[in-house]
Amino acid sequence: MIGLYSALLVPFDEEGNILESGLRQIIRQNIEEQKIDGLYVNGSSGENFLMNTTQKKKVFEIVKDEVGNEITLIAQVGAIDLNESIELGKYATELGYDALSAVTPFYYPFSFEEIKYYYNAIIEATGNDMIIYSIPALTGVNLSIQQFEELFENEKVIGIKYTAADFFLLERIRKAFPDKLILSGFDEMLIQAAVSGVDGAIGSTYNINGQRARQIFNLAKEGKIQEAYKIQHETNDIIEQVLALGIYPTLKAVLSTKGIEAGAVKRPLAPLDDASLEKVKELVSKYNL
Ligand code: NGF
Repeated sequence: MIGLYSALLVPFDEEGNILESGLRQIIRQNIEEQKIDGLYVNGSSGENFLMNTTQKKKVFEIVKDEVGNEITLIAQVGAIDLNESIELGKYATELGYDALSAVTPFYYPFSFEEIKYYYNAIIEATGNDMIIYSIPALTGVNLSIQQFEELFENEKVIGIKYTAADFFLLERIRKAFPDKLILSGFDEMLIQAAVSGVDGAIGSTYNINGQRARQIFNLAKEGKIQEAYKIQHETNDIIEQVLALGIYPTLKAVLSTKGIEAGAVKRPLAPLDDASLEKVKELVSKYNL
C-alpha cells in the first residue's frame, strides 16, 4: 500500500450529477500521465461530503470498473452516520477495494470511546483493512499518540492518512509504529513528510502535478534534500495559486484545459469566474501542467 495516491476529483454537471465519462478520463490521466500508484476515492477532494449515498456508491463502482487491478484503490467511507459508513464499506469491499479509510467522525464532539467504536464497527462489518483519516483542521478531532496506539490494537487498522502539520506528532507516531502505514496528506509539505519517514502520500494536487510529487518524494527519500526542495518550491508556487483561486474548481479547470471533461464543483461550492479561468490558463502554460 506504499506509494503516491491521487485524492480523486469527481466531475459534476451543473445539477450536481456525476459525469461518468469525465470521471473515467480523470482516472486514466492519473494513471497514464501522473503515474500515480493508487487512488483515494471519495475523500475531501472527491467532494464526498456533498454527495448522497447513491452517488458515493456510483463513484466506487465506476472507479473499480475503470481501474480493475492496475493500481491500488482505497475507499473513503467515513460519515457521521455509522450505518452509511458500514453500507459503503461493505459495498467497496465487495467491489474489491484494497483497503478502506474513514475520516474521524465529525460535527458532534464524539468521545474517544465513540470514535474507537466507529472504527471497530466498520472493520467488524466489512472485514477489510482500515486507514484512519486524520484531518484535524476540518474535523476538529486531534488524536493523541496514545489514542492512535489504542486504535492500532485492532490489527485491521493498518495505518493513518495524516493530514496535519504537526511534525512532532508525526515523528512520534513513526518511531512508535514502524510497521504501520503512514500516508501524508498535505501536498505542500510532502518533502517534510518524506523526510519524517512516511510511506507515501495522498493528495488532491497529484491529479495535476503527480510527476513533480514523485520527484520530490524520491529525491527526499534518497537524501537529496536540496534537489527535492527545488521541486517542492516550484510545486508550492503552483499550490499557492491553486489555493488562492479555490482548490477544487481550479484543479478541475486545469484538467479542462487539457480537454478532460472535468465538469463543475458541486454546489454550494462556487465555480470560477472568467478572470480566474484566465489565471488558470496562465498557470497551466507557465508550469506545463
Ligand atoms: O483537500 C484537502 C483538505 N486536503 C488534501 C488531502 O489531504 C485530502 C490535500 O491534498 C484529500 O485530498 C482527500 O481526502 O480527498 C490538499 O488539498 C493540498 O495539500 C492543498 O492544501 O485539507
